[in-house]
Amino acid sequence: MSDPTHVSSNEIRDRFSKAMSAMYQAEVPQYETLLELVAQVNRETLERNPALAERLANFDEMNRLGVERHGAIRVGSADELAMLRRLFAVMGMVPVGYYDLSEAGVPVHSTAFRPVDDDALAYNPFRVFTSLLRLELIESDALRKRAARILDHRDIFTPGVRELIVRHESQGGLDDTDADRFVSEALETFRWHKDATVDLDTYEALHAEHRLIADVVCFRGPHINHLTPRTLDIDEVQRRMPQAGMNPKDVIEGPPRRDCPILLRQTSFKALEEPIRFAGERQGTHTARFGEIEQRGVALTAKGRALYDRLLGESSRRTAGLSNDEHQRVLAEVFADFPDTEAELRRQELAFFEYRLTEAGRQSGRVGETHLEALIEQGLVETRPITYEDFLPVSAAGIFQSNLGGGQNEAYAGNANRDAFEAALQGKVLDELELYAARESASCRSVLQALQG
Ligand code: OOG
Ligand code: NI
Repeated sequence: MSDPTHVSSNEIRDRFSKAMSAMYQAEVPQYETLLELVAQVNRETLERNPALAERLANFDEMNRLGVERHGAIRVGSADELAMLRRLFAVMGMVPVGYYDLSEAGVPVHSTAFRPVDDDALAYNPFRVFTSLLRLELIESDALRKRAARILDHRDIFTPGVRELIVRHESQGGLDDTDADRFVSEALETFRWHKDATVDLDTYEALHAEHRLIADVVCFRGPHINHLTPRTLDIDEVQRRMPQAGMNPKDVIEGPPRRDCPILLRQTSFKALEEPIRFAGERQGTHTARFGEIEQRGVALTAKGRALYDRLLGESSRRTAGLSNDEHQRVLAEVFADFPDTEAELRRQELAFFEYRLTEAGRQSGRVGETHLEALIEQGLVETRPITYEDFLPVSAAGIFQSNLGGGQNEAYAGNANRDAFEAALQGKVLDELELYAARESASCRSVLQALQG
């Protein structure tokens, strides 16, 4: 039995994601401009496309569109990652997916903390892409030890948040006052600090190894480095970014524009160079925080994902160095091989769908038919694409790189180590494909049960 005085984890996550957005707007004014641009383009898209508007409203997706965003942080040690797992659990967010970024020359591996249930996702799908620095990939023994020592001396959590996490774990929830305290204490972990914990020489030594290492090691906490709203038309937002004073990265990552959007398309504006005061009172700058937007489509099955990866690989051989317009043209050509109607995506089992009764289906009572395609044809069952809630390693690498000024190191590649990541996390990461498959089959079961009486 849940305690009636406890606030739901959905509610805590919703409060936290709004508090985080308010903090980031105050810290990074361009983020506020980006939110306004995305809201404007979303409004225009819905006006131009009443069928899309009706569909989002019908499937209860308007609310989530308005609140949806993801953030990203990078932490330095196993203890920090394990504590974050417990912090996010208070908000119903669990680690989903393992991403190896060493492949792209970035010395981190990552997961996404996010809600997983249908109702939680509809309430607020807030997610945080969380990367763990891999000190073991630093070649220099002296530098590796120096970084580890610096990290050992910091605590990125307030005493208040630690106490509330423990209280949540022992009571199974938090009351309203504690929930608000939790939100404001948890926020402290993600705040920007203008003061570095190290002197400029140490910063520069770590920066010379990899910019990301300096970013993780030299500050008191894992500042949130971007928050990403969801747009319904990423091409249009990318086009308008320069007029709004933002400098977008060269190309939109992910699949091309399609009638049935798949997976995830993303673009970002370049990171800001911000003044930092180093220990010993020397001034310098650091580049960490940027703005990103994304357009989400349907989650793909393993078969669909294999086709996506193959086509993306084929197109990448032809798109190197192209402008966004040309890049998108080549992608569209190559992706002509990817079916682009919902019926084909479903029949070929390339994407995941949720099944539900239509009004006629609810009226019909028992029917003999048990074949879902036949029930769809008879107008008793309808489907909707299950939104992709996760990330794409190739896109994430592109985002990292556009903000690291080309800082990558081939020597890091070939180092996937999910076991080490889970050991640091003190828990397993969930398999995203299993989650989508379970949601699809649960919806099939309940539709068939209703029609079989
Ligand atoms: C994370 C980059 C990955 C995304 O949307 O793919 C990411 C980072 O720069 O820390 O956020
Ligand atoms: Ni992102």
